[in-house]
Amino acid sequence: MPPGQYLTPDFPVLSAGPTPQTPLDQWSFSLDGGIDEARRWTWDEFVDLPAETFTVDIHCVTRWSKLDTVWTGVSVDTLLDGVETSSDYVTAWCDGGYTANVPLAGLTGGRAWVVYEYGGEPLEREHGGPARLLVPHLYFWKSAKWVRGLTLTAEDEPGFWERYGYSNDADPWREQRYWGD
Ligand SMILES: Nc1nc2c(c(=O)[nH]1)N[C@H]1C(S)=C(S)[C@@H](COP(=O)(O)O)O[C@H]1N2
Ligand SMILES: [Mo]
Repeated sequence: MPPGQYLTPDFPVLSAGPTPQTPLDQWSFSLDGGIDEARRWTWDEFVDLPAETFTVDIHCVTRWSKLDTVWTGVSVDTLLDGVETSSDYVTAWCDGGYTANVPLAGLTGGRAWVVYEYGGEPLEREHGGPARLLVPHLYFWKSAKWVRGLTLTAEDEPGFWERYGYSNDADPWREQRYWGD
């Protein structure tokens, strides 16, 4: 366990605003910004992409952790396959306006996914369904719920919680909770 965390058997819901309701026929996922050609998938196209089911631990900055959670989704490596970019940063953006920033290097190498199933069931809306970003090696606020796209940027742009004083880097093993940790 990372320092300062405790285990919870529950799955708490933490949302900074109302839960958006985007019908699947109006849902799409976009990859844009500093790339040679922007990409966009409809829901049907997205769930046809090669998917992975994997087991990871998650760590919220409010100190709860959950071990061995099982998710299914598409790795960011798969989404970026063949993309040319000189951008080093990514902003994940969401229905409802939430954003989270992560260095591109923190989303590749099999360490981040856009997931649409939890425990073999469709991801519940309150937990980010139809799809959320999952970056389990960082505090859970980086795992943007209701994610609709990744925008690659040349400069690092603080996201929703980062602008409110949370850490830009958010490594739970280094206990990077707040700006300056
Ligand atoms: N779009 C969006 N994503 C979000 C949030 C949010 O408020 N809106 N909260 C973040 C925070 S602080 C946490 S701890 C996790 C909570 O995910 P959960 O509700 O599935 O536990 O989602 C993260 N992703
Ligand atoms: Mo959180």
